[in-house]
Amino acid sequence: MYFEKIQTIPFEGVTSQNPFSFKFYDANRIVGGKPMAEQLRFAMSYWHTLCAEGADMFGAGTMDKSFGGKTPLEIAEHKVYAAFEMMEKLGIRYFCFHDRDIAPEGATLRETNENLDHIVPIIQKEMERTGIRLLWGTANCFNNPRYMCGAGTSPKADVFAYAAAQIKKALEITTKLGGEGYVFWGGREGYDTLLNTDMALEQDNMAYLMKMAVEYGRKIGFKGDFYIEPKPKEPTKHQYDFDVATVLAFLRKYGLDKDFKMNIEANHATLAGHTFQHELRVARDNGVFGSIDANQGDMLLGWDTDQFPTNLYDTTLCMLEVLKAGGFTKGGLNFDAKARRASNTYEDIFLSYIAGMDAFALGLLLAEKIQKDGKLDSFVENRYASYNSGIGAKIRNHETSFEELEAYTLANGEPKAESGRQEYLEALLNQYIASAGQIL
Ligand code: XUL
Ligand code: CO
Repeated sequence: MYFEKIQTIPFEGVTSQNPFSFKFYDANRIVGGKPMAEQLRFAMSYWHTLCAEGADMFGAGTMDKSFGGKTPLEIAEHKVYAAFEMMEKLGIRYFCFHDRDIAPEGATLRETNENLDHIVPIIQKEMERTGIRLLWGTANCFNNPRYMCGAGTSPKADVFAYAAAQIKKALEITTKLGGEGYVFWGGREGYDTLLNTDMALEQDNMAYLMKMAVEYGRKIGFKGDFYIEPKPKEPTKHQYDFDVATVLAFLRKYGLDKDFKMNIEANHATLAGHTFQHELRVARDNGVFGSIDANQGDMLLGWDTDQFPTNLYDTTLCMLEVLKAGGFTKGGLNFDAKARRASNTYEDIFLSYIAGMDAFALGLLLAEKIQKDGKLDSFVENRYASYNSGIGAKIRNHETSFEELEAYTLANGEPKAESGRQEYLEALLNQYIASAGQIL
């Protein structure tokens, strides 16, 4: 036991004064036809939770995550047991990892793969014991200095080959653990200056790497979804997977659009100058909504702070998009989030997950209410009602011409400007949020 002081977190409801209880997340409560747990599909991020020790650019770590282990491999073993104890106590049924989160990198690729082969069966046993499942796996192709100029987009062919070999193994372990997804996040797949960059070749190579990954994955029996996780910058100045729209153009150019869906991270959306809801909407409208990295940034900081999500407006609008997309299939809500550097105890990690899970549970309840109520939907429907008949229907059905539209306009005169009623709608959203008490 690593967290003796903490018991299984119970659902106690909104009036509970116990910080170590859920106020809104009631796993078995039916919402939108499914238990909350199935609607939300919460996942624990291995890297933030078991690995990150609170270091930042200006200071060392503030937490020890060796869990009593001495050697790197021993520490990796302890992390597995600590991870499953934490997930069990929080009632989290999925997790996500990078290859390098779960086992240390050795002196050679062979040694690194042996380390993975040592740890994966331990994880497998814990998965069997608890029923906890792997939401997605990925390869960390950004941390090691060999990847300083990119992995799939490296100017060096040997680095590309190394990345391919690493991804091959990551796909194998993800498949072995029954992963429901595999993520590409291109941490260094971009550039810092165009003065030294052949952008066209880099993107061609990246697409080829992804194509080989899909082919190999299917060959070895990987049945999950492949995702790309857009992010506009950080660590590179410009990342190729800038946002959902950019990734879509990339996928379509290379004929990969049937193979990939999006893993959308809230803090990446805001870094790209979009709202979280915008990115979700673009994905939904284009049939590529897949999974979510649940977190939030700080309005005053211009980087990826990966904070636990507590903003109710964001979680509500997010869950509204998820419900409208028909819910998750193989994706889920992965907390790609970490407790603040000064929140340096294990208790803080539990409290952070409770805060995030509760914020999404309430967001789900509110989203269901908004959807059932239908006021927002009917507002939008009415706003576009002119496309349902007459000349509007002809436009909607692509059955008109410039000549006809000119004749129509000459006869019709100046169109009437109609209000978008933004402030009314924002107030309506406030009204929904304030009415949360009625649905708890
Ligand atoms: C980095 C980030 C990654 C991906 C997985 O910003 O979000 O942790 O989620 O590589
Ligand atoms: Co992420």
